[in-house]
Order: sequence, then C-alpha cells, then structure tokens
Amino acid sequence: MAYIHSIKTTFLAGLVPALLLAVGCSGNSTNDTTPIKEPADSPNALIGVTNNNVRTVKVSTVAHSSTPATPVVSVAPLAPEGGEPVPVAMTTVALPIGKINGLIEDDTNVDKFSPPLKDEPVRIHGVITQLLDWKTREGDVRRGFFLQNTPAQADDDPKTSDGVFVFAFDGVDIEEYDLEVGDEVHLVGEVHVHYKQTEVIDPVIIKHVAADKRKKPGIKPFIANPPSDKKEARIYWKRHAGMLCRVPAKSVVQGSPKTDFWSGDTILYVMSADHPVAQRKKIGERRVFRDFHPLDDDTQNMFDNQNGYLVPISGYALGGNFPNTRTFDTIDAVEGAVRYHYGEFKVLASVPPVITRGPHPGSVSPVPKPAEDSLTVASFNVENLYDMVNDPDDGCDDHDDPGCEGVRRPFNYLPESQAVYDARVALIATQIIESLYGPDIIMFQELEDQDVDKDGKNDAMENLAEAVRTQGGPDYDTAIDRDGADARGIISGFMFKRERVKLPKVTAKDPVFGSKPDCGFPHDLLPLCNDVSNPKSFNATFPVGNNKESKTEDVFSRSLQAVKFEVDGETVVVLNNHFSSGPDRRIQKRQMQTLLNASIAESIMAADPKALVIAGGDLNVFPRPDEPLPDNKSDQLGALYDCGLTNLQDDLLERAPEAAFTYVYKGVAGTLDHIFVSPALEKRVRNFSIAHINTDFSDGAGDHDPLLAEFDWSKKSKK
Ligand SMILES: [Ca+2]
Ligand SMILES: [Ca+2]
Ligand SMILES: [Ca+2]
Ligand SMILES: [Ca+2]
Repeated sequence: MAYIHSIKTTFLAGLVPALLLAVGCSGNSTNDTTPIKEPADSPNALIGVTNNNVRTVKVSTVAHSSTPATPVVSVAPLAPEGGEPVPVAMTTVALPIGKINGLIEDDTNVDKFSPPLKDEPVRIHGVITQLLDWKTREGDVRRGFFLQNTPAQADDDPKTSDGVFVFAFDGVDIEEYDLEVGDEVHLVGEVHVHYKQTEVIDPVIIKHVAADKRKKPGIKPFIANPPSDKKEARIYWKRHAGMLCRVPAKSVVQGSPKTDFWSGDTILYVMSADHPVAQRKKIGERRVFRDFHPLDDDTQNMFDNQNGYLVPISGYALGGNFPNTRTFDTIDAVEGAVRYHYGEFKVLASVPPVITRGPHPGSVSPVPKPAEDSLTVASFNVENLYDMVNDPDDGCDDHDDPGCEGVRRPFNYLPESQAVYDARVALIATQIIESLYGPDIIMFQELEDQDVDKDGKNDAMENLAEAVRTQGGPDYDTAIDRDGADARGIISGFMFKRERVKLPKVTAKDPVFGSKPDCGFPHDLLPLCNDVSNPKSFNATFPVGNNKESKTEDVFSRSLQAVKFEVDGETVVVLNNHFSSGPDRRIQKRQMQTLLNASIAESIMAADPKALVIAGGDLNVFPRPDEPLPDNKSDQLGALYDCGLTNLQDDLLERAPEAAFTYVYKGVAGTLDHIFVSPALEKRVRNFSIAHINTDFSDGAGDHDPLLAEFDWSKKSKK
C-alpha cells in the first residue's frame, strides 16, 4: 500500500473545495470608498468564538471617507459575570502584517511557531491578492481572502511575511462588501492560528477602496525559489506564508497530482527550469529523486536535503480541477497566495496551470519485449482494487457499510462508480498486455479480498483475468490464500498463465507448504502457517517488547503469500509481499517482515542450493542503503540481502538509474517495489525493468509502476 493511503482510524472533518472561486479585478464602486455596512449585531459584535476568550468589539465610528480612519474600535475582554467590560486597548494604528506573522529566524521551528499577537485584536491594511471559497465536508460554504501589505505599508523585513489569510466566517460578508482582488481594505480582527496557519479572523472592515479606484500598483508577486534544503525551504515558505507567489514559467512537473480524499486538495509538484536537475542533458534525469538515489541533486551526501526545491501548487481554489499532467510536462507561470494546509506550504493556483506536454515518461526507459523462451514475472500494486459489489461478509467494502475494526467511514479507497471501476480494470488489463507483454506470473498487491460468488477465486483478479481475455491477452488463472487480508480487506495474490504455469498440490510433509513448516524464524509462527495449502499465507507473532510501532501484534498486517509454481518442469517458489507502509515509520515491523521472508528463502536454499526462489512485492522501503531518516541506519531489507538473495533493483540503479523508481511521493521518485532472486535464478536474469505507466500520470491506473523480471528459460539454461 502506498504510504499516503494509510488507514485512517478517525474521521477527519476535512474540507473539500468549493467549485466557486471569485477572482479578477471587476470592482464597480462608484465612490472612492464603498459605504460600510455594519454587521447586524454591531456595535456590540462578538469577534471571538472560543468559549474562554470571547471579546466584545464596539464599533464607535466607521470610516465613510477616503481619509484613513482614526480610532475606530475599542476592544475589551468579556466582562466577568455581572461585571462591566474593561477597556484594554485602542486599536488605532494599522500594524504591518509582518508584525502579525512574527519574525521567522533561521533556526525557527516552523511547526511549533506561534505568532506573537496570537489571540490579540489587531488592525491591518493591505491589498486583496486572492479570494478563497470552499465547502466543508458537510457542505457549508466558507470564505476568506489573502491580504498583503504594499511595500509602503510593510515592515520591510524579509524574515516576516507581508501577507495573511483573513477568514471571513462570522465577519465580513465578501459579497455584501463586493470585495475583489486588487481592492485595498483596512480592517480589524483577531490573530488566530488555524492548524498552524496564522490567520486574521472575524474581520470588521473599516475602509474599502475598490481596485479601479485605487490608482496605485497592485501587489507584485515574489518568484518561488525555495532553497534545496527542506528545513530551510520551510523557513523560506513560512516567511512568505500568505503572500502572493509566482511559480515561474517552464517549471517541470514531477509526478501526478491526484486529489487527496482527506485534505480535499490536489497538489502539483514542480521544479524550476533553472534548477541544475532540470537542466541535465538526458530527459530522464530531469527528475527529483530521493536523497539516496544516484541521480539525486546531491550525489556526494547520502541523506542530504530532502529536495526542498520542489514547489507545490495547490488546486484547492480550483475545486481540484487541474488539467491532466504527467512528469516532464512544463507549465506556464502560475500565481497564487502561499497557504499552509495539512502540513505543507502550497501556492494556491488562482487559475488552472497551462500545460505544455513533455516527453512520455515511459519512453525514457521502455520495457524491452521478452524473448519467447523466457519466463517473465511481474509485481504490480494495483492501489485499492475494490469493486462496487457489496460483500455481505465485509463491513467496509461498500459506501453504506458500517465499518470494520480500526476502519471507519467514509472509506476513501472505494471506487466512485461502476464505470470508474470498469475503466480501471480495463486499463490495468491493457497495461498487463501492452506494457508488460503478458507476464507468465504476476504478483499483485492491494486487491480487494472478496469472493462473493464463492468459487474459491478472488473476484478482483477474476475481473482482471476476464478483462485481459476480452482484450485478446493471455488466458490467466488466479490463486490466493484468503488468510492474507488486512483489517481493511486488501490482500496480495497471484495471476498466472493457465497453459504454461501449473499450481501443484502440496502434501503435509512439504517443508514450506506442509503442516509443520520450519524455517528457523526466531518468533512463533501463527497457526495459519500450519495449513497444507498452495498458495499459503505466512505470519508470525511480533515479538513482545518491540511492539510500539503498530497496533497489530502480528508481524504482518497483510500476510506474506507464498506459492509454489511448476513451469516447464521446474519449480519456482514466489514470496509475494505487501509490507507495512511509510519508509520512516514501522521500521521494526518491516525488519521483521523481511526476516520472515529471508528465513523461508534461506530454508529452501539450504535444502537445495539451486532452488529458484523469488521474494518481492511492495516492500514500502527503498533498496540498500534504505535509510529514510537522517541518523537511522535501519537497513530494513538487510535480512533479504544477507540471506544470499539479489535485489534486481540494484542492477537497475547501476545500469539505468533514471529508470530506477516505482513510486513518486510528493514529487520525489523512490523505489518501494522490489524483486529479490536466489543465486540460481540470478544467473538466468535476462532483464529487469519497470514500466513507467502510472505514478507519473494523473490518469494512470494506480499509484505504483509495475516491475518485470525476465529469466532465461531456454533448454540450455536449465543445466
Ligand atoms: Ca537531495
Ligand atoms: Ca466489494
Ligand atoms: Ca460489505
Ligand atoms: Ca470469486
């Protein structure tokens, strides 16, 4: 599973963008200033909303002329019960917005920073750079605008931001005041921190000059140019939070923007055309790779900068309506305010980016057509391949289901409609036929665990096999051990060519597939490992004392699926995995998952050094050296390397590093999917490639690119 899709156990009242956005400069006031309509409950309007901190605003005078307003508002804390309000401040002078946002030093912890005037009443002025409308998940409309000081109004300090979001809820009515981009406003409100974004809330406008009456230059955007170091980049963005930004033209798209269910946001990551990585000679190398990759921007250091030079462009203000894009596309310049939302600073595009199509990411390193006398094995994470059929035995596979243990509604992994599901199945089938040349064996991850027709076959794979046949591809059979599913109900499984690949019956005495498997794993195997079956799920007890990283007490939340195939008289054992997600989390879990794989592989190879063994799948961590954290020498796949298997990704990293990735996370390409092989198989490797058909595309079939290993299966090779 992709680590951005980890199971949410609590419902987050996330916000989804409205389809409506007002932008432009169509101010139509006939006077220099628009008459101010006082809020209905003025002069005693409440401007605070928290229970303990309600304040009273007394609007004593309201400016109706073009002259700057002098004392207009007195602010007092709510009186103790029965007492009189105590005047505490006269908000007479507009503060530079930089004073609201506060000084961001070079070593400021952006995530813990609190603005100096938090919860204080303030008066500010500036020019509206962007209006923002959105809807809550419940459908309620929310509104606000970004306000920025002109250079004359600002504090002239590059370490403070001159812009701020003004949240209009409970305050001004944007339509009533006819606020437009380019208008100058003076207002009072209260400094508030909303999920770490500094805002001014409950605004009361005291002066409004429409854009067409201002007769002064508007706000000039700053040009996005964040430093390469991620930490420094966050300081940089914090110093510009709320300000109007321009992402320069010809910036290069990295990865595919998809709408995140929880934040309601769609983010397009781009890199400036001026960046050295964007200026590399080979097209395929103009890509942002993880720090440890040989084509990272810093090839000297291993864990270097986390690639802070990427610029996130948010489609929130566009209702997620980004055009379809793919890696290597370039954009025309995009403008918008910098917003902090769901842990990230983003440029809030005010109009959809105009895209210029780049080279096809898959054309950079195409998968070569396998030879006739090869055996081909693929691994393919099909990202939540859930159908629209309600499984009565499953409480979380239908939009109307009640939920499962640890899995609550709404279910972000379900398809929107039958048509969406059918289209995905058809596209995956096409990819299997055209991009992977109909592999003999496919290891899938993230299938829905369902068999409503009770024919012993996984429904998702049955649908895939049917779609492949319909499109003229090979005739596939499927196999699965249903003991392998996780709480949500995703499972790994196998599809294989019916006429070539056989699934032998296994006996109770089989050392792996029999009733008493002994692979030397140092912790207790679960009873399901004693099933005599092929395929067969393996899982074990997670050692007590190390169990802080996960709620499950098992090594796997989704069991390893082992299978024994016979191909042209030879036995091949395949261990198909979907490790726990998040390369920098659940590290001990993945180490233990690796160890169970290695233990099984090692026991097979100990009995027969020429055994043909494959272990792979979505291992959710990078090849060696995998360190996802600065000082963490976690070596999470170490046991698989050390038991004598070879990771085919390592060869690709040397031979064609520009092709060595399977997943793009927040614009950064990394390798989460792997195929390890035993020495006897390694000698027969003809090719190993990755079909770059999904993760680079906003209209791909899923979030992972599939792998294809090609082995020499000629008579000569079987000595
Ligand atoms: Ca880097
Ligand atoms: Ca279903
Ligand atoms: Ca159900
Ligand atoms: Ca079935």
